[in-house]
Amino acid sequence: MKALIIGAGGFVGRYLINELSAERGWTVCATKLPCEKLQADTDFISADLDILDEAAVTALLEDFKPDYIFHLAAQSSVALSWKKPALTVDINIKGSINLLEAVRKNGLKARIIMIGSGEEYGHAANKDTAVDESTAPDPGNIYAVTKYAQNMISGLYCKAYEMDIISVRAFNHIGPGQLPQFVVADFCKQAVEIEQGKKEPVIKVGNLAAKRDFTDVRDIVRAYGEIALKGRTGETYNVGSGRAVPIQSILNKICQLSTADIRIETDPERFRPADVPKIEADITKLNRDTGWTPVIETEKSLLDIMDYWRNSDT
Ligand code: A2R
Ligand code: GDD
Repeated sequence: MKALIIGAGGFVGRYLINELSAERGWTVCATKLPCEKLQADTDFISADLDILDEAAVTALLEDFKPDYIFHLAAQSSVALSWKKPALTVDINIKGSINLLEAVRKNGLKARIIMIGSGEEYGHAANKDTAVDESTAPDPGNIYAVTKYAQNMISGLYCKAYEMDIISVRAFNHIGPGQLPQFVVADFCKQAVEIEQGKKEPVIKVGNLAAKRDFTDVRDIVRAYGEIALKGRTGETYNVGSGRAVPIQSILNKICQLSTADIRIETDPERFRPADVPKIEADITKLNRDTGWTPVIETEKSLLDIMDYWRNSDT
C-alpha cells in the first residue's frame, strides 16, 4: 500500500507517518514545506511540496502514484484565520482544489482522505446533543468556512468526476509536539515554565467557557488509517471523542497535574471576535463503519504533553 501524506511537517503529520509506516507497514511519501523538518522514527520518503503549486503536486503524483492520499496541509489555526483570512482561504481552499485537480487530470485512482474540521458545524453544533454528519454546518469563523468549502468541493469532485474521496471532520486533537498556538499545548507549556521558574506563576487564558471535544492525536491517526481502509466513498466522518468538556475543566486538570502553585489571569488578547460555545462530535457513524473508538484518556494525553514540555529546549 502506498500512501502520500501532504502537509506532514505539522503536528498530525509525524504521528500519521508513524501510524501508516511503522504500525501498518505501508510505503509512505510525506511532504513538507521547504522550511520544515520531518520528524518520525520510521522509514518514509520525504519530499518538499507547496500545495499552492499545482504543477508540483501533479509531478509528485506522477512520480509516486499513491493508492491513498491524506491531505493535511492547511492554515490550521482558528485564531490566525481571523488575522489572516486571505492566506487561510488560499491554503485551505485553493490548496485543496490544486490537489483534486492534479488527481483528476492525472486520472489517478487513488483514494483521497480530505481532513476537515469539527469547526465546520459551528453554531449548528451548539445544542444539547452531539452533532452528527447529517447536521447542516453553520460555520462560525473564517477557518471553519474554508474547511466547509473544502468539504463541499470534495463532494462535487467525488460525484462529478467519480473520484474516490472521503471527508473527515476532525475535532480538537492534542498530544506531545503540538504548537502552543493551541489551547492545551499552550496551557501545559505555561504550567511547565512556571514549574521551572522561567515565568511568573500565572497562566494567561482566553475563553474558558467554550466546550470542545478533545482526542489524543495517536487515536486520531488510527482513525484516519481505518477510514482509508473501511470508509465509504463520498461520505463525511466525524473523528472525535464524543464528549465535549469546558476549557476551564482542562485547565483545572493541568493545574492539578503540575507541581507548581498557579494563578489564572484572563488575557483579552486571547479572546476571538466570536467563539462557538460548544462543539461535540457524534461518532456513531465512524464507529459503525470502521469499529474505531478512542482509547487514550485525556489525563494520559495531558501527562505526556507536560513531559514533552519538561524535556523540551524551547
Ligand atoms: O503553516 P506551517 O508553516 O506550519 O505549515 C503547515 C502546512 N502548510 C502547507 N503545506 C503545503 N503547502 C502549503 N501552502 C502549506 N501551508 C501550510 O500544513 C503545517 O506544516 C501543515 C499543517 O499542519 P498543522 O498546522 O500542524 O495542523 P495539524 O494539527 O497537523 O492538522 C492537520 C489537519 C489540518 O488540515 C487541520 O486543519 C486539521 O487537521 O484539523
Ligand atoms: N489557543 C487558545 N489559547 N485557545 C484558548 C485559550 C488560549 O489561551 N483560552 C481559551 N481558548 C479557547 C478558544 O477560544 C477555543 O474555544 C478553544 O480554547 C480551543 O482553541 P484552540 O486550541 O486554539 O483550537 P480550535 O478549537 O480553535 O481549533 C483546533 O481544533 C479544530 C477542530 O475542532 C485546531 O486544531 C483546528 O485545526 C481544528 O480543526
